Amino acid sequence: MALIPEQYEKAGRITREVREVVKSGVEVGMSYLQACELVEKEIASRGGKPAFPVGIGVNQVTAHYAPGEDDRSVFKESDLIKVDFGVHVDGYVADSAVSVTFNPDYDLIMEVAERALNAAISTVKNEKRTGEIGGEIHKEAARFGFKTIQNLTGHTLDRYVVHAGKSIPNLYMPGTQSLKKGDVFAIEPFVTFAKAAGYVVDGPTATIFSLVARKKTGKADLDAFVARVWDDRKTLPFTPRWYSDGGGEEKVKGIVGQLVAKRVMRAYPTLVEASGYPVAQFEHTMALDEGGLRILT
Ligand SMILES: [Co+2]
Repeated sequence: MALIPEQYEKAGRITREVREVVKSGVEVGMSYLQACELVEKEIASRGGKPAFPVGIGVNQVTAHYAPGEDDRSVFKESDLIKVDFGVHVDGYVADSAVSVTFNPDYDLIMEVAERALNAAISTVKNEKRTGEIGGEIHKEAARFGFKTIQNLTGHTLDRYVVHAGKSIPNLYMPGTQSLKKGDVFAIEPFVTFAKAAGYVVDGPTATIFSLVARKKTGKADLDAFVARVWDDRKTLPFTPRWYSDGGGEEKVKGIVGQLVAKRVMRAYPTLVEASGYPVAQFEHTMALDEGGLRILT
């Protein structure tokens, strides 16, 4: 067996192509929902599946927001927009994010976030400690007068698992694990302004969920939904919009809420920069293969 399963190559190629569609397709006046549906359509047409719900993070909304079907929000000229999406092929996940803005005030922060990602990538090698990669990310952001989000990290990936064992922080951390040959992982600098708090807090809502385990509850409607999600997603995240069947999301949300209370499912609250400052993000997935580092996305 190859060190890196070949499905990662296809997931990565689809991700690269869809990212180009996102960069040219996101425009002022487009709704968050339209952006998600565009990404979902482009992934499906290339033979992939979404690894998790498309995240639309506008300004201080930093991660884990997937618009529901009743969300009428549209992109504004003043916004700093992050589109975070993933593609899986047979459960093998490629994860990527890109920022888009029409506001020249955010040109520099966008450039710095992308530079921080590239600075991190250039130092990755076998046995590199994840906390040292975080140090590179932070150093590059600080060089331009910005800070990084201290409680969001990149992560290793595994089959049907988006956040596997190792985290790749966005600042220096001592005593961390090392990346090893065979690891597939995403690096994702989140960069914000120097005056910001520099960390995220849970927002009031959750729009993204996943199965913890395939457990029976004894309630027919709940068990049927668990079986459906397991068949479709295994433990990969989902959003209720995908299961509304045209009948509105409220019923699905009710079932999901009960399953979260029973700890059969978990909720991922929307994450917001604590002081309300905008955040820029870029992300690539890569692998430490026999020949060294291979960028998949
Ligand atoms: Co990620």
